[in-house]
Amino acid sequence: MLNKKMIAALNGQMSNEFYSAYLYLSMSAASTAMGLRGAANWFMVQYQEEMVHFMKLYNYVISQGGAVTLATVKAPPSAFKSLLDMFEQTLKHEQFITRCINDLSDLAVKEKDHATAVLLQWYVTEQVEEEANDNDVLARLRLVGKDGNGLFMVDNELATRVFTPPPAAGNPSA
Ligand code: OFO
Repeated sequence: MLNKKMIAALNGQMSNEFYSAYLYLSMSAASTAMGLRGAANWFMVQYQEEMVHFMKLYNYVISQGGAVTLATVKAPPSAFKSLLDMFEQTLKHEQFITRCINDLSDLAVKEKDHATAVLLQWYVTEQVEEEANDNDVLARLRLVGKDGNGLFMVDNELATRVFTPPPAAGNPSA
């Protein structure tokens, strides 16, 4: 059972996740425009992952009898200076999301909502992975600097990222 405070907070996080999806979709389009096909793929996979984050909260709130209230999602930036700029903004955004998840986890504990606290553990783990991935790409981008061949190689690596859909609903390991 979810209380009103928790429902409002989870709906707020749904908006954050939807904005994340929107942001990475915009970065995917910008990467394509820069001729960076690998980065376009990487950000498209990230967009798909963010929609999974959104839907997980959406399904959870509904399954607990809570009301889903979708809010206006602001437009993401559409112009970026470089791939490095995009990944710097990505890391900054993910650090913001990590703070949101931590606040939500604090609230769940304060409200003695153990079921939501368990759900949020998945997001805590996910954020560790996301920040690690972003730091990894950023390190390589800083290493290659303005070297075109280096950028080409990093872009080729980003092309290998594959979206793994979550297990089907009803699967106990989902
Ligand atoms: Fe990028 O983890 Fe959700 O928002």
